[in-house]
Amino acid sequence: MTAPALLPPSGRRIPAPAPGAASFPHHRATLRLSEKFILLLILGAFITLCFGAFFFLPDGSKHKRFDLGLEDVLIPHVDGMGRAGRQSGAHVIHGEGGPHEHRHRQEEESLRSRIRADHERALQEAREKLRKSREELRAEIQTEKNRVAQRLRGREAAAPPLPPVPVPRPGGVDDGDPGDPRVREKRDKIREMMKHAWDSYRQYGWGHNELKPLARKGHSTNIFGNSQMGATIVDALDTLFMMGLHDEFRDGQAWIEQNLDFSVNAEVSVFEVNIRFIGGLLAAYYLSGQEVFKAKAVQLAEKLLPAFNTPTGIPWAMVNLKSGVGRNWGWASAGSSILAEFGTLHMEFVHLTYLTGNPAYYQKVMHIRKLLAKMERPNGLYPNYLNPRTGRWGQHHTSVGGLGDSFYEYLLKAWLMSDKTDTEARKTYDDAVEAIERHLIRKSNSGLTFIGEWKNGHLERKMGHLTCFAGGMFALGADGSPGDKAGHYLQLGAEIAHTCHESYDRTVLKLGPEAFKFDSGLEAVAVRQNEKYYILRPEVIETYWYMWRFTHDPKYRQWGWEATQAIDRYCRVSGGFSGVKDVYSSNPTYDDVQQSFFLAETLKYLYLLFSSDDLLPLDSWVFNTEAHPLPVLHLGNATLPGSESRR
Ligand code: DMJ
Repeated sequence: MTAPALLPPSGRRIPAPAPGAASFPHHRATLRLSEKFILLLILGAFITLCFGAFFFLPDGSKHKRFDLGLEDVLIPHVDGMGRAGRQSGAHVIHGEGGPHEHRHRQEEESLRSRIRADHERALQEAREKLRKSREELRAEIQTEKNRVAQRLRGREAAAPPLPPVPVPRPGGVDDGDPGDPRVREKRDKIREMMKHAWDSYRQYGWGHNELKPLARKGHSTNIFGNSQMGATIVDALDTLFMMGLHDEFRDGQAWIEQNLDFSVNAEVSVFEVNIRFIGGLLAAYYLSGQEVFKAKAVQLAEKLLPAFNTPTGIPWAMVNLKSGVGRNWGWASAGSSILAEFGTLHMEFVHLTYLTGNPAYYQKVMHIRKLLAKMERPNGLYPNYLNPRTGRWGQHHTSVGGLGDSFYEYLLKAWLMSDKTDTEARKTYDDAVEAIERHLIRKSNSGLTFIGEWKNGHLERKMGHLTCFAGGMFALGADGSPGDKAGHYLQLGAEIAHTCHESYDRTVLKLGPEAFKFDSGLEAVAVRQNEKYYILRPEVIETYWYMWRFTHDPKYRQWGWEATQAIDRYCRVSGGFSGVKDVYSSNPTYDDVQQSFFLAETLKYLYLLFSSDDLLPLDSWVFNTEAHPLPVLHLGNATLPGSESRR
């Protein structure tokens, strides 16, 4: 039997020794045991020596690096252009004293002097900076910012232009002169108030989001992030344009061209940025035809798109414009998104798809609509909270005021803006309004119609200032309502307008509180101290204007004028307009904020109320929830990119 071949790890076979070859010659077998032991010891010592030499002798390469000294360690290096680099000691070591050694010394010396020069320069710069005043430093920072903005503009200019689309040029952007000199006088007064609000912001808050009219400086809230995005400028543009304040409009346009930049590390509210910025820019574009507004609206919209990257496609409430990371408000029920926020994107997003040919915007909002259509609704009502991860409702609270309001408004306006072809939106609106009437709308003991809030199966008999917009919405939706109920909805609009007027009339300042009750003998008055403030909100005046357009009942102009006078008397300060903390106090304190929506909405609706109806007629224009007018899209048989079928 032959011995089996050995198989080393390499797999190559080692031939087995031939039979007999493994044996030592016979005479060697005769060596004595002590000699064998000595030989074994010598062999062991030799192996140990070799082993030690292999593992313990110093590493030559390390030794050489040690010889190089400090400069050979990796040194972060800043070159003359301020670019960071790494300086490595890649020198080669040669024998001492030779030409190589000489070159090595030279290299080392030049490296040392470069480092010394860098240090000197850094020290010098630091010394100069310390010598500069704050103003000089600020100016330097501004110059640097301008340089970056210029570079960005260069990049934008290099971007391919947006595709040309037929831009609707509906009539009705005339100056709306009311004809009657007494009405014209009132309208002029409102224009003067706009100028005071704008000029004050121009002087004290330019570029900031809003103005603190008493402190006379810029103001911002977390809805705009921490960045100066000129919210007041963007929000006010179309009002300036309509009022014929063209120098001011051009000033705003120049600021936008030179400064409005969305590549900022700011976490903003998707809803607020959509209704104020995208809505404002689109309206400015349609009114003036200036391409810059369209381009900026599209740039901004792209930055909002990452907010839709949720498991359901229901967007986050907030998104970081730079990183695209989204999240929801900490206060929202069970991590939910808010109905009035994710449900108030449709108008602007449809226009974005129309103007760019990019179907993404349209698809995002239609996806939201489809998802909502599939969901069970408690009592036919839409809860204010929806979790974007699970697609489930949060708390069963329903409101036509804060957290719910403009969702209903946009259903109706989607239909109007589509030239009444989007019948799905109209049907959804009608169904929602029917449930609202059944569960939320009641009459008070003295006969005031109010819209309460639904909280887990109970009706809270409280109405918010925000809810007052619904009077105008019901009137706007009257025409086209099912079952010949147009008269009913116009009447409902009038009743809400009346109730909201009462909420103003029952205060000392003749300005409405933030919320008012219909409970325990109270009618249309605020109870809690923290509901008594007025922050220049537009909703009541918005409803007066719609009611005026549909009825021409002079009482709406009269009520609008009462509100104008009250604002001018109690909210006007030398540095602009401010909200007040208590409308029941004859000596109110100011909140020191001039909200951007005061210029976008409150003053615009007042101006429209005292203008003729051909200024922005309602069959050609639909106002977004921030009062930015967008034209009705008469698409005929054409479809929007991304829509599945002909409409
Ligand atoms: C505005 O920003 C919009 O009207 C929004 O829909 C709700 N409220 C404020 C003004 O009150």
